[in-house]
Amino acid sequence: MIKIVIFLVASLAFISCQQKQETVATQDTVNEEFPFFIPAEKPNRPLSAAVKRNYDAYDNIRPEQTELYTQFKYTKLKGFDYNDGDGTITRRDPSKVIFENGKYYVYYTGRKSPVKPVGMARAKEATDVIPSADWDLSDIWYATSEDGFTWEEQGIAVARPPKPQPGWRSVTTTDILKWKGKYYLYFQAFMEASGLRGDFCPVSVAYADSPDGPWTHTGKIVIPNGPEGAWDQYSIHDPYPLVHDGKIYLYYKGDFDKRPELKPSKIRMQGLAIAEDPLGPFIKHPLNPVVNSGHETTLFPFKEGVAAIVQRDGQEHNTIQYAKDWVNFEIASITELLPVAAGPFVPDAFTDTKNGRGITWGISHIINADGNWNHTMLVRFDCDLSQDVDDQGMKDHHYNYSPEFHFKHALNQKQKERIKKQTEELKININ
Ligand code: AAL
Repeated sequence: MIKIVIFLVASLAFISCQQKQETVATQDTVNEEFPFFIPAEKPNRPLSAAVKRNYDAYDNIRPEQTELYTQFKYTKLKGFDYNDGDGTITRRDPSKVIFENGKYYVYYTGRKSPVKPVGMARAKEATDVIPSADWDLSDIWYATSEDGFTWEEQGIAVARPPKPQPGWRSVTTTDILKWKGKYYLYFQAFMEASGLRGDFCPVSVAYADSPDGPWTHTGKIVIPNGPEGAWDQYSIHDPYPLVHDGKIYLYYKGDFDKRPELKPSKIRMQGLAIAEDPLGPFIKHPLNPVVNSGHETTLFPFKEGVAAIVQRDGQEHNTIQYAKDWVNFEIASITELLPVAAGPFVPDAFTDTKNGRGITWGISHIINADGNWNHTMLVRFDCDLSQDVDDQGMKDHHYNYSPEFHFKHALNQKQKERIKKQTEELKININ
């Protein structure tokens, strides 16, 4: 009996001492500094919200080791002439790049007009030869390349159709789908000069048996504007098809909510419409909008999900995002100098892949290329958003912007006057 009592007392003493040690350890941990060598795994200790986010919100705590982090490098393209930037030629909003017949193809908005655009604000002055916006009175052009750097413009792929077909005013901002051996070009189909009411248009589609055409207009609106009061009731922009789950996942932008008191709106969002056939019907996702920022949609299959380059507008601009389910996007990384209206080379865009490899280059555009808002130019971007490449030269951070670049973003007169007034008020209060 005595032995049992002694054993029980000893056990209780051991457990109590053990608990104290753990408590002491916890106390010590709380008082311990965060370690010099950053733990690769989330440490079992009190953490600030920010450090918790480092472990919970991102694939890796280090950008340079994050597959969906990259910087972007740019190269001027050879083969495109812009009439010395006088505004009579513009090329913009390129499609994804495809590789067929031993060369690269890219499709884009091309405008060649006798005069430069008058601007959306003066859309009433536009005629059937005077463009309102940079993308007004445009056709879908295309070019080919052996190396992705020097391009040969081949001409118009999809021309404006006759009235009253969708796109008779302008066909723009196209993207390509390859499906069961045929090619489809989705595009914004303007039926009024952009700027008259807004940048309003639905999306139509043309098809061909070859990437060189000839292209046949369907004359159909395949992504219609939403119902009155809906977020996408006026503008269906930037159609961007990918193949997933045996269907066509077409992402697009809806320009909306530009109330005068909110001008100029700094937010754009992206939606998703899904179809089993390239000519529709496309069913818009009930959770639309699915991306809360961005301007032109740029996406690519990555692992089992889809990644998005989200640039220019909205709270989450300058991010690369990821949706494992192709619908619910989370921020994967934050970066800078993102390609605008990017059309990446996505080898597995149409293969219904279950393990998307990612991208390393594509074509994007630079608006206001001449500084007087006359035209937009196509450029090449390179990056490392690929499972098959580890280019640490693309995983750097903090571009060095020159003093001239900084001083180009100068105070305006109103800001100078506010600052002057603040200083004067300080002097008055002191005296
Ligand atoms: C682009 C795209 C769409 C808009 C206009 C031309 O950046 O968002 O195509 O309509 O601007």
